[in-house]
Amino acid sequence: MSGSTIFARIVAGEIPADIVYQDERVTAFRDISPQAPVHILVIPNREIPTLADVGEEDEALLGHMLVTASRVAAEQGLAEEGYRTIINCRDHGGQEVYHLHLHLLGGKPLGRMLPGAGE
Ligand code: DGP
Repeated sequence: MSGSTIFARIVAGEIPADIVYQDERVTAFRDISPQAPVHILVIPNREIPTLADVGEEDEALLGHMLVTASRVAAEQGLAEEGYRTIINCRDHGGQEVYHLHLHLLGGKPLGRMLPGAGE
């Protein structure tokens, strides 16, 4: 087994996923439990557990994740009407899989960022 998380195994091709983009640094694949018509995860191929674990040495990789999300969003037809990106971090952020990932969500109006916030 190549990694400690399910996402590392997806990167390694050990378990199936609907991969929409992959290069030597990042992989983008459809979320198994979509929360919107388009729900794609963009992850670094290298295992970084959470956003709280990144450092200056990761700046280029994090930028590449965002540029990849933007390109994939355009390919999925989301750019004109827009979309949302989310990175959940650790317990209070609701992170379930401890391999850094950016959620790309779109395909319908997504409403308020945090339901109930500000009410
Ligand atoms: P988070 O709560 O931010 O850690 O989101 C984890 C997401 O990962 C969640 O939306 C479901 C998705 N997920 C979990 N296991 C798998 C899997 O085996 N395959 C795919 N494609 N997605 C998964």
